[in-house]
Amino acid sequence: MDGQQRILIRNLDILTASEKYHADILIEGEKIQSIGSNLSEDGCLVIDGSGLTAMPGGVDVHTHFDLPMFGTVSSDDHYTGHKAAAFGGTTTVIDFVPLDKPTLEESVAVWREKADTKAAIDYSFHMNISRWDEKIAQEMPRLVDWGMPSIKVFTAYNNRLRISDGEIFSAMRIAKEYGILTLLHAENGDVIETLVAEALRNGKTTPEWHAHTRPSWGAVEATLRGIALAAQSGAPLYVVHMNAAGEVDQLAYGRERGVAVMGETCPQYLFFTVDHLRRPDGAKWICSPPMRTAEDNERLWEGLAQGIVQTIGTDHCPFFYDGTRPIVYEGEEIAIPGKELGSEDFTKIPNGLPGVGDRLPILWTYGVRAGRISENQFIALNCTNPAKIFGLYPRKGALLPGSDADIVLWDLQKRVTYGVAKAQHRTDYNLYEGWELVGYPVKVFLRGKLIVDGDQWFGKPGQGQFIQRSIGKVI
Ligand code: DUC
Ligand code: ZN
Ligand code: ZN
Repeated sequence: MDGQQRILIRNLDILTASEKYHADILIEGEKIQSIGSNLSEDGCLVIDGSGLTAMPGGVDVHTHFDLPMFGTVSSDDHYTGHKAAAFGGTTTVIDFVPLDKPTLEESVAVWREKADTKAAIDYSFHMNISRWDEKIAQEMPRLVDWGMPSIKVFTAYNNRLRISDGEIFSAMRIAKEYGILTLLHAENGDVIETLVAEALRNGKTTPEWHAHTRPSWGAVEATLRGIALAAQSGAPLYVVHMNAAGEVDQLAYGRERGVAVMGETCPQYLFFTVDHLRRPDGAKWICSPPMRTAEDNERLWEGLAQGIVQTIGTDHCPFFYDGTRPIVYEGEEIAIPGKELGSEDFTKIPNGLPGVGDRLPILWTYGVRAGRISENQFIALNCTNPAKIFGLYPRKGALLPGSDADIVLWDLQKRVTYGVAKAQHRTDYNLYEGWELVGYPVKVFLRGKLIVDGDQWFGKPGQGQFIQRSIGKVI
């Protein structure tokens, strides 16, 4: 199907962050031209959308493709990860650029080089600020010109990714001046270092110790620290991968006092607990921050439903469970070292898990259908809010005339038994193995081009565009 033609999709239910209504959508080239009733079919390719629900393409603002770590690399690259995202109804992703080169510019160039020829959906980057000096401070405003006005800072990973609180404060003052959004990884690096050393000394090497050595109090106090830095610098803050009930409480505390703070959680923190790390295959659930408790799951759901937490990202960063055994991907065998690297020592298990393709189908059945969030909240949390916060709206995250025609048609009656065979990630396991789903994306358009049709893939590497983002909104 040619992206330049006019496509009329008739008889749709249209779901947005605020409405649900019945209409036709006319796509012209890459954009939505109009939405209405009885639109003219003149010169159009007509698709009958009866029985289908149109939603905006998902926006996942937290992915890590092709990321070297733990002596290996995350197993989805900017093509395979984008393809998996598309099958799950996501059409825009934002990845993180490691500060591995002397300058931000050179670091971004490395990431563009990795992504540009592979990208199969639209994408952008955040910049990790894991080193702080005068040169970085001077270069930071250029992120705005490059269309990626967001940085990530860490209060964990001492001597690696962490910068000091004073340095975070300095970065946030610059962020305020230029409209850059600061993303915070909130854990207590000092406590983690102490507990990890102690656990290893005592021979505690199994996966559950990953969670025990990263206590949720550290996440809670580091979240409050971030909120305090936001209040004192006047810069907005976005807390990534929120995982603990107390973080939701702290975010509510800051927001009630008018501090410009927002938060993201991820599906894994809604559905799983430290008990999963105690399973024989517990390494599959190792990511940082770790899984917590059922009470934490519950408070995070409340945070989403009550509007305290604004978005759901995935922190997609997959590794093979057994990277010595190849899988077949697009007809070829591939094996990438993974979780088996830490079979004797939890500190050597690559931190991260798959999720970019799972997010929307899993949350539809186990979030919306389970009555935890409404249909409109589902769109707000997964599409519209992330687009607004990260300067992509209304081009992305919306079904409006003039928006990119990133449209996902869902069959809300479709039943699917989910798992690794259905998810398109380039890895050998899935956290939602055997989960029964009702409702699934069946057609996905990226800027007017049909890239997923049922089980068929029409996307290709390089078709995804780097999207220049504007300054986002605090919501
Ligand atoms: N933080 C992330 O956001 N992703 C992977 C690992 C981490 O610590
Ligand atoms: Zn993080
Ligand atoms: Zn991450």
